[in-house]
Amino acid sequence: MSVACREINFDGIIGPSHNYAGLSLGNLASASHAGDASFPRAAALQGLAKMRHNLALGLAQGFLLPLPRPNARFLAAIGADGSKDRRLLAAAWSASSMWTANAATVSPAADCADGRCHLTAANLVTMPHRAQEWPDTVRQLRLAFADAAHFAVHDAVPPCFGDEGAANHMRMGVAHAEPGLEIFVYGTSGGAFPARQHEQASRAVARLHGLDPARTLFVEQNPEAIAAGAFHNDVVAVANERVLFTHEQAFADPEGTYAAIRQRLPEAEIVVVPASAVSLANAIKSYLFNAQLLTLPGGEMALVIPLEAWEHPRVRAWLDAMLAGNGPIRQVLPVDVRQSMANGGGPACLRLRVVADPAHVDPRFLLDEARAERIAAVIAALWPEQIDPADLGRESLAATVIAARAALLEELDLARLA
Ligand code: SUG
Repeated sequence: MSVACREINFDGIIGPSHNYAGLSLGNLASASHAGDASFPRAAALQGLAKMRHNLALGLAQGFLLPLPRPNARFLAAIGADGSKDRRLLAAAWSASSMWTANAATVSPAADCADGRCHLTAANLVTMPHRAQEWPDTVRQLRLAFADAAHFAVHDAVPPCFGDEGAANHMRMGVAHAEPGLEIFVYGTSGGAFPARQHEQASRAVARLHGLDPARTLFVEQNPEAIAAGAFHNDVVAVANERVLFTHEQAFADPEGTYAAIRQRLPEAEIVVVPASAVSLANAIKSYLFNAQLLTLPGGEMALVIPLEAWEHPRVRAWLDAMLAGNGPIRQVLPVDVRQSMANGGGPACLRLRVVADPAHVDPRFLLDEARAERIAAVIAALWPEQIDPADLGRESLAATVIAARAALLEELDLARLA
């Protein structure tokens, strides 16, 4: 892998149809905000502010574009114009592609047999609003990572195996550019809630990427965590380089998981938050673990958390104690992504991590301040200020949403994704 390889976070730009339709069974925030008015302009500017925040830290930042919504192709394919079934209509309008942690699973070149970075789009079959994402996502990935000498982009694995992408995948190692340990977390059951990530999907992705079995782990998520609302592993655990930051109840067999990690990566530092300090319910409510654990240019690790976690008294007490101690996470940086959070999408959901040389990525997908300013101007001018669920289906709103996305693509010289 090239020495210029580094972690690039690709955040999803929050689309102009962002709304609260309560579509995700098992995602407590989505259910509790169903029917609320949404604020797409504010949402997209919050997301962009997070990207700029990370850019200002000296980190590499990219983005993915919103997908075409309302998705007329989806509605046509199911023989519905949506006028009668509000849930199907809402599915066709969902801006859910903003959560790019579910766009794909990514294995850096250093881990893959052919020395290229592999990306497999996630089929997201569990939810109708998400299952429509991948064909358009893969088109975008093939454009952003078109350099076939350095990247391989795979279609989603067959829909009989549910796959939710990087949200259920962690990578640890001594440094991003070195060969890493890839940890796939799958679910088997979640009580009343679906286990969205199937073990066979994870195994298929590992095979497609040509991962070394000696540096690949398949770990079961704790069914109790899914039942409590951790619909993806990234709601209860996050890893970066040698550090795993996890809730005590994230995995079905926590001690076995930690031992397997330590055996393969003796340098591993595992920071476990006990339930006695932060209950599973409070971890899920505050989204403490849906954080970006980042290595700053100076080498220190920082945790970018949602404001909701910072403002939660039990979580704050734990974080204060952690910072006062001598652990590997030296900074905590709260960000405001409340609009996305109300649909169950925190800082980690909004980004897809790719370890690569930025010079090999299509530059149109990379962020700098000038491009951020241009994106912000389009959002400020054209994203709807507010959407009430009753507005979904209105032709005038559809026209606004379509025109807003088209203007952004035009501004970024990406009109071919129209
Ligand atoms: O799939 N919410 C998304 C949130 C995805 C979060 N991603 C990660 N954890 N990486 C989901 O449940 C809600 C849409 C609605 O209800 O309108 C939604 O799809």
